[in-house]
Formats: sequence, structure tokens, C-alpha cells
Amino acid sequence: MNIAEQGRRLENILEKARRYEALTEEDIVFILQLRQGDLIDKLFSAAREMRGIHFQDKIFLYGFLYISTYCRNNCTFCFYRTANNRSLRYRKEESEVVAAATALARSGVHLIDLTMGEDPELFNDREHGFDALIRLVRKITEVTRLPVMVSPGAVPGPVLESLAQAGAVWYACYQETHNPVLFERLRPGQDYQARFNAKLIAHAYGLLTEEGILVGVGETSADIAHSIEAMRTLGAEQVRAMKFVPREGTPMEGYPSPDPLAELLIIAVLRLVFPGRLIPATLDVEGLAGLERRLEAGANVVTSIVPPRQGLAGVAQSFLDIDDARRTVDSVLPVLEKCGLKPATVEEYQKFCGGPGAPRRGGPNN
Ligand code: SAM
Ligand code: MD0
Ligand code: SF4
Repeated sequence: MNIAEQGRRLENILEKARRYEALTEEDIVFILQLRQGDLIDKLFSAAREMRGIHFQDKIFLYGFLYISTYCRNNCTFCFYRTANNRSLRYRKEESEVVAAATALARSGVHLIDLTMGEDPELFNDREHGFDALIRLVRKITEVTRLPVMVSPGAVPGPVLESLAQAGAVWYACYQETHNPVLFERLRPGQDYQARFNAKLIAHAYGLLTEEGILVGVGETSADIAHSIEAMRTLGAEQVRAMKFVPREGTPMEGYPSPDPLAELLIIAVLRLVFPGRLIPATLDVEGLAGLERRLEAGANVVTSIVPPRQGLAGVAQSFLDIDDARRTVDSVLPVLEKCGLKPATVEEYQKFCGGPGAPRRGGPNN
């Protein structure tokens, strides 16, 4: 296809998206292979236009607390895999988590994300294994009065029910890929279907769900199109793409660092396909320096805001920008302003995720 034909093809796809028509697998694959600056600008501009229709200039800000870095699993991409003896390990006390969440809430975030490895202290097959997490969710909800997201891995159904009863609003659990063969390479020994089902069960208990894919781990463009279809089937209210960061001490340590454009193109496609859903711009991959690009590609949530100097780590990047306070609300605000955006109010966020006028869970795609 010559350049003029590519331009026409892209314009057709963007027009389809503006009419809320479903994009085909071929449309998505076509967008993912774009490498020409002016066409990519058109794509990102259409993604921002769709974001504006649904969210105006309002951006949501998520505080992130990695409360335990112990994990029973051996995901090949993850620094915190059980076999990595170079990984930093800690397990925060309830009082430390409450203090950090309070500081985040005061700083102006809209949500607190409690993330952890599949910590053997909780995943111990004992009846009350998850009680401490359930208590913590109740406490953080009470103290901060903000919606809480839990990212505890693939937990059993009854635990999801208890987390919902304790006040959790969101359950985040990323499949990474919807190609079961690639899944087995990334998450060896883990049950593909059980991980996916956990999100369906979470929905049934009234939790909102976040689904996500890892970018640059050997997937094809068709795999990505298939993941987008799976996100639609799931009805995930928040959908993410995150570039893989090779980490020391892991089997994927020497894997080539992926092309940064790939994540941005996927963010834009997600915005075209799911214009009214939440799409993160994470600080956890390229830190503050990577925020503007992600917002310009159509993201509308800044994630991985971490309180500095409290001994808290990131996931894909353990330390980047944390202790020099570049992953804070104050550091993010000038970037929003530069993009012509501003933070939403807490009330506006709560309207999206549970207050009166919120979209029905598992409801229409847009
Ligand atoms: N342990 C829970 C789980 O796996 O669902 C929750 C936390 S896990 C650390 C959160 C996500 O971080 C993973 O699902 C993966 O998408 C992302 N992640 C982990 N290591 C990464 C890396 N090296 N590069 C990019 N993303 C990574
Ligand atoms: C992020 N480091 O948003 C966080 C994490 C887990 N729910 C989120 C991957 O980038
Ligand atoms: Fe554990 Fe999550 Fe890392 Fe996998 S991605 S090793 S489950 S912390």
C-alpha cells in the first residue's frame, strides 16, 4: 500500500470509530503497523478527540501502594518472581499502609490501588488467609473515603466477594496476553482460565475490573487485536497496555527492550475502540518523562503515583522517579497543564465509578 492509500485507509478507520462502529481485526492490525509521523499524529489526535467527547479535559489520578513484594509465582517478566533472589522484598504493616494512603489522599489522588505479589502469607489455603487484606481494604476505604482498587493476583471467588463487601470498588488483574500459549511462557504454571474467570466473578460481585496486556513480549498484532476483543467480552471498565521492562535476575533479563511506540499505538486503539472507558498512562514504565506521550495518545488516568521516601517500590520500575518525588500529584500537574488537561474532582471520579449516574457495571461498551 502506498502512502496515499495508507492515509485513506486510516481516515476510513477513524471515521468508523467516530461513528462508534466496531473496528475489525484487520483495522487494528493496520493501525499497529503505522510508523509514519503524520499518520500517527492523526491517529493520536482522533484518540484525544474521542477522549474529549467522553471525559472533556478531565484526568483521573491513581495512588499506588505496592504493599507486599513477596510472591509465590514465577512470572518470567517480573522482578518479584519467587526465584529472583535479587528482588527487593518487604511486607508493609497495616499502620504503614494507612499512613501512606492518607498522604496520597491528601495529595489529591482519586483512588488508592493496593497491589501485592501473590504473597504466601495470604495465599496459604487457610480459611482466613486473606482476612488481613480484607480488613485493610475496609480501613483504607474508611480513612481515605476514596475508592480502593485491589490488585492481589488471581484470588478465589469467595475472597472477591469479601473484598467487595469490605468496600473495594475495583479488581485489577491483567491477563498480559489472551494467547494461552504465550500466557504459559509469561506466567508458567498458572491457570489461564482461572485468571480470566476471576474477573468475571469480580464483576458478578459488583466490582469494576481492569484488564491489561503486556507489550513487547513476543505477541503478534493479531494477538493484540484478540486481546482487545477479550476486553470487550469481559466488559472491563479500565483497560491498559504496558510496555515490558526487562528486569535483572529474571529469565527475560536479556530480552530486547520493546519499541516504545507500540504501547502508544495500543493506547490510541483502545481509545478508539472503548472511547468511554478508563485507559491508564502509567508512570511505572518511563517515569514522569513518559507521561505526556501517553496522554497525547489518548490515555485518561495517571497511574502509579507513589509517595516518596516511604520505602515503597514500583512494579516494572522499582525505584524510577519515586524518591525524588517525580511520581507525585504535584509533579504530574504541570504535565497535565501542558497537554491542556486538568485533574477531575474526587466527585467527578466517584460519579464514574459508583456514585449516582455511574455507568452500569457490565453494561454497554461505550
Ligand atoms: N501480583 C499481582 C498480579 O500479578 O496480578 C499484581 C501485581 S503485578 C506486579 C502487576 C502487573 O505489573 C503485572 O500484571 C504486569 O502486567 C505488570 N508488570 C510486572 N512486571 C513488569 C515488567 N517487568 N514490565 C512491565 N510490566 C510489568
Ligand atoms: C501501574 N505500577 O499502574 C502500577 C501497577 C496494578 N494495579 C498497577 C502495574 O503502573
Ligand atoms: Fe508475582 Fe504478580 Fe510478579 Fe507474577 S506479576 S511474579 S504474580 S508479583
